[in-house]
Amino acid sequence: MSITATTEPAEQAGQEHFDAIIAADQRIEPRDWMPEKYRRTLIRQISQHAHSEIIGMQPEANWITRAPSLKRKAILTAKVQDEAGHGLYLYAAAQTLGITRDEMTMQLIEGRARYSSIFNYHTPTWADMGAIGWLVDGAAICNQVPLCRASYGPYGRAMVRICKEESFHQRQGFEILMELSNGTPEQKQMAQDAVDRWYWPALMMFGPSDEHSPNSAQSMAWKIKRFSNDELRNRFVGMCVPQFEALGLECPDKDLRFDEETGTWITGEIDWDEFNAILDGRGPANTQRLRHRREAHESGAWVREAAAEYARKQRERDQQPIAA
Ligand code: FAQ
Repeated sequence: MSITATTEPAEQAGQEHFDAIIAADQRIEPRDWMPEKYRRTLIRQISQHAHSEIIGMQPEANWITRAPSLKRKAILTAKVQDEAGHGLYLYAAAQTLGITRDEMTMQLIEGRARYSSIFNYHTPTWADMGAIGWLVDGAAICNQVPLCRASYGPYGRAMVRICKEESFHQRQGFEILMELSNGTPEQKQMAQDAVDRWYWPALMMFGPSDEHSPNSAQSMAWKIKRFSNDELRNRFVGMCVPQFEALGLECPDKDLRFDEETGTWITGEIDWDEFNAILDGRGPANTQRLRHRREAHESGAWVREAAAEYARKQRERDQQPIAA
């Protein structure tokens, strides 16, 4: 049985080829026939992911000028640059599906596209850089390692490199928190407060619970997603438990429990009203993040115009006959 309904007889061969590739756990490449809904699902997910990387530069870039040492400043600058690179690989992967970078950018700055809920929170202290690295990059890795096996080739390959870099990011966040946790009582409290701020939003990064996730079943059948939102969220929590202990910090989830029967960690109640408010654009920093992105796009217009003009002149020069 085909895993996507098709009505056009002319599409039958393409559909059969597509189904066989998915069933054999091989990769769909840009020139292969693919169902229109598969293409649109990928554009949605990959562009949202790219936007998240680009918007995700803001909360940390905010601390580059105030990092507590030259070493920390250099590390944070490199991390923010890495996120820009991730955004670019992902925009390039989405472009192979027939959407332009301009279209994706306009969708973002006009508020028509989503980006991860996590980047709509403020970063009031240096410890937030530790909590973002440890929890946000940690959650991102947990979600993204299975995406390295996504059925769409360009996406899976982009994810391999991204995950390698995210692992460094996670370690640097953990190390910031470790240093603060072993510092003065005030520093330890600062680390705890930051972890309290970021823990629940990090769990929301995995998306709505499985029963409220409209896209999961189809995305899993197409092997874009390999695990459900709740499966990955619970896996992530399980990874955090021993790390909380190593850091000497308290887990803010007082109802967290290990279910012996299923062998998984079960989180306490997640505040889905907060999540939905952020998705509706009503989070603490939604307006600021989009305004900043829009202004950056507008102030970069002259660079795009100059690059286009340079390319035009070069094309013109290439067409001129070579002088004797
Ligand atoms: N925020 O049916 P599902 C990072 C939307 S990168 C906002 O479950 P799906 C690196 C979802 O789009 C972080 N919206 O959807 C970094 C859908 O809306 P739509 C980004 C969310 O796609 C670190 C609706 O809810 N990572 O952190 C969120 O099957 C530090 C229904 O949801 C990725 O994008 C959310 N958290 O599963 C950078 C990973 N969750 O489009 C800088 C790739 C759900 O129908 C600093 N993406 N929604 O209107 C994915 O794995 C999936 O797209 C999920 C959502 C799991 C996010």
